[in-house]
Amino acid sequence: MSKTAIVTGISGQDGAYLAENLLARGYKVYGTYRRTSSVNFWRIDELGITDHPNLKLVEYDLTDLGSAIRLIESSEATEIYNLAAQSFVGVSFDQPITTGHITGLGAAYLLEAIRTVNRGIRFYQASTSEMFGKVQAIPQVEDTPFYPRSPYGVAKLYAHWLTVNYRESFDIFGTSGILFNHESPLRGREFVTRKITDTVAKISMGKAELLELGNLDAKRDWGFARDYVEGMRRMLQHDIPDTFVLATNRMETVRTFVELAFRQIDIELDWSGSEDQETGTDRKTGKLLVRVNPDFYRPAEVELLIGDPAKARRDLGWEPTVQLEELAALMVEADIRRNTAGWSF
Ligand code: NDP
Ligand code: GDR
Repeated sequence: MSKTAIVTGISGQDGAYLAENLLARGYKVYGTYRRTSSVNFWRIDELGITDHPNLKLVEYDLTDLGSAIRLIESSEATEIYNLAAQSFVGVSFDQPITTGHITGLGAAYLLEAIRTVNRGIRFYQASTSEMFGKVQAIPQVEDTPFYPRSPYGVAKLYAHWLTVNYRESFDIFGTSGILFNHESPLRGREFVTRKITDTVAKISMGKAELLELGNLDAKRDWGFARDYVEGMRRMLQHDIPDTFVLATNRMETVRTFVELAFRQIDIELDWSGSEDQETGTDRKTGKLLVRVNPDFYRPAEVELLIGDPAKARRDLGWEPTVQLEELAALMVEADIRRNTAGWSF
């Protein structure tokens, strides 16, 4: 019998890839989106699944318990993937309360609805390496102590512990995936990798002059989003609810990602300047291409993240398949294609 899943945040990067994955496996998918005057489904359009007969797009308010109950009742879903969130760390410093409502409490409404309607439903919570924040151990694993450094990280920590708590208190199949950064051509342009690849594409076409960034020294463990949504799916097929880290176990600086992206358009960078005003120039022409702008610094920064996915490898047979060099290449390539076609979200 085919399965039915609810995916909150269908319009986001992971929601789109996860829906693609589940539909290909014969699932019926209820993809939720928020009501706005101009809903944008560019990601599922790009994946070619918007009109899939087994995809039902449903308007859903993350902070309305009645909506959650009715959605669960009417869909008869057996799996829920809670991906919707105010997911941008930088914005969470300006909108901590909204972030708490959506990113933190959003999970509570769904867990309460599951508890009320059908405790047999399997629930996936999109937890994050941002919960490790000021890291207490290297690399980070499932039981590394948390120390979030942003309102986003704090909100996610609430949702994470609530998932664990409902697992222990009410015997609900609540699983939490602590996912490290994962990127793709469907990444939002506010996040650093896509900001870089889109700007590099534009520079290569004479549509932009300069890439302005914040902290180039931040280190991240970057993987490919399509691999990570497969990890989410496997977590809900596992025989017990649990917590899993998904990561590549390799960390690089933002500066390295900038270099990899420029290499795709045959530019090698030279770095110079002071820490706050670092610049990157084209080694051949001397042209200024990258500049640090302290406006993009965060009030509190997560300096480094690197995860060990050994548990996911052992229990789920999960492996990341895309190296950072390949990821940068496919993102720049996609952005050149889009900019050539005259659009870029
Ligand atoms: P995106 O930002 O691409 O997608 C977020 C989704 O949440 C979008 O569908 C967005 O809708 C929706 N959303 C945002 N605000 C609201 C709101 N107020 N009401 C309803 N829906 C809302 O994130 P990703 O796909 O990258 O990430 C998916 C989840 O995984 C998120 O919870 C994120 O925090 C978490 N995560 C992501 C990681 C990553 O590296 N990508 C790593 C670890 C965790 P809209 O399109 O309308 O804005
Ligand atoms: P992050 O991703 O905060 O790790 O959260 P982001 O790409 O925004 O930042 C990564 C690092 O790059 C530094 N940085 C910049 N970041 C942005 N956005 N813009 C810049 O110009 C810039 N310059 C330097 C940041 O300071 C940071 O150190 C992402 C989100 O997807 C979260 O939802 C998710 O939980 C975590 O990844 C894991």
